[in-house]
Amino acid sequence: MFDKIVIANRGEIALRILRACRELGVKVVAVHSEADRDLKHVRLADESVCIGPAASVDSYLNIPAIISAAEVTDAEAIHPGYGFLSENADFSEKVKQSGFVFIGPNAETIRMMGDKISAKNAMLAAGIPCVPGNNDPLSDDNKKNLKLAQEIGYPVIIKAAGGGGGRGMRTVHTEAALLNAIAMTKAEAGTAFGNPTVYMEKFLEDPRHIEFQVMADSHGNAIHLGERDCSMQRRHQKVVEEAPAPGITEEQRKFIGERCAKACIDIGYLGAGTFEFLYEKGEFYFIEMNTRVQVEHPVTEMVTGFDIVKEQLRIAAGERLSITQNQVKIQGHAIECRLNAEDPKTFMPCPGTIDQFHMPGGPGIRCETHIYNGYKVPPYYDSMIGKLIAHGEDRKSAIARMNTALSEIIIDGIKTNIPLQHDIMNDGAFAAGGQNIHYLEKKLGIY
Ligand code: MV4
Repeated sequence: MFDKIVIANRGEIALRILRACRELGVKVVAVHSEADRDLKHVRLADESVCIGPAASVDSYLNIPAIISAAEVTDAEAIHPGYGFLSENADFSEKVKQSGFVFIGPNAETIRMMGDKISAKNAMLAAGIPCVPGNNDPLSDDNKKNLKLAQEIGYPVIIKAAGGGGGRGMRTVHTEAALLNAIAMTKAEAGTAFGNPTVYMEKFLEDPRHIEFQVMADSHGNAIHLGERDCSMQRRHQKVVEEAPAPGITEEQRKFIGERCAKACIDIGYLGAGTFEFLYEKGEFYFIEMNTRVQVEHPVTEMVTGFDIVKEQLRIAAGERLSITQNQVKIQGHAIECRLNAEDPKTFMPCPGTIDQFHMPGGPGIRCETHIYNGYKVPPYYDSMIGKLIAHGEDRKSAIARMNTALSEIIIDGIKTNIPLQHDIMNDGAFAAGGQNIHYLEKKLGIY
């Protein structure tokens, strides 16, 4: 195991990684911006290094500053968390070239998954079901593109190869709108991602978003940890996640999960990863792979009893996976509510000082947050200030526990989305389970 690592992130995930390090006897170097001196994990870390001004581009995205911090503190590895540089292939490469271990996949894998066309082709080759489409860059041949859309059948969706997470896509409902949509998406993709390449898929109108968690080691072993349902979202921001996905059978879990694990072995995947699928009319369709630990990893941890972050560290240190597939058992149900510093009605970010914070508790409750009494939520970063996770023997009991925890938690001084989360937990359709990706936006009455 490593003696010391750098945590190249902030907030709740930096604290989560620090806790995993403590359990494994690994020393922690916290790197932080000028605005983040008072972060909880910075205070708890063995050492800390200020890597630049508040703006992310000058600090948490500043590759030379982070690598320098690893050098001056004599650390062995760097954990990127999620967001920031976590899926930046150049960062993975430079960390390695500088003599450190990147806690995540190698640069080639990140690059392959970053290009949504090469990701899809890798998955097709590995036997993963994908959304019907051309699976190649669209040419400039208008006739060919019109024919292609006709074959796929309208509606279709044009997606940027360099996009992902909801950026750089356009749906097309009629032949008359196709060519302009391709031109517009290409132009936007060129500007936004420096890559104008686009591809075409059948547009699924009412899918659920279901993702599979995998872990792979450097000895050719891979497992899946089942799936999460992340359909409760607004403008591509997940709001509630849960595991297992309501209505998914053990057979479906085994079928897709084992294919995901096999795909990891085929592509030489390393560490934690997530296969994102759209699920409609009983069928799974791969869309993207995430090569990082995800915000919602705790719901998987709660139903499997398996520590994903500790395993990331072990795998990066060259150890074998600590469990085999037949040791993975899904027990009960877990739900995560993201806690955001935002107006619950307008969704505007609401940074400011936490006057009072009371953490909820009780059986099956886990609160992942870096906030404390007097902590000042800075305006420079994502508005997520924590996550509340409830585990129960079944979905109904998990919802009941979440409701109790949401009633108990006190975050005074700033506005939060706790009222919205309470409303979702008491929504009849949510109680039924299995709502699609449009449900929350329709409920909120925006679209
Ligand atoms: C789709 C789709 C429907 N059909 N692809 C949005 C984020 C990106 N990861 C992929 N996305 C979608 N791709 C096809 N062929 C609908 C979406 C989509 C979506 C997907 C997951 C979660 C929320 C979403 C919200 C709007 C659209």
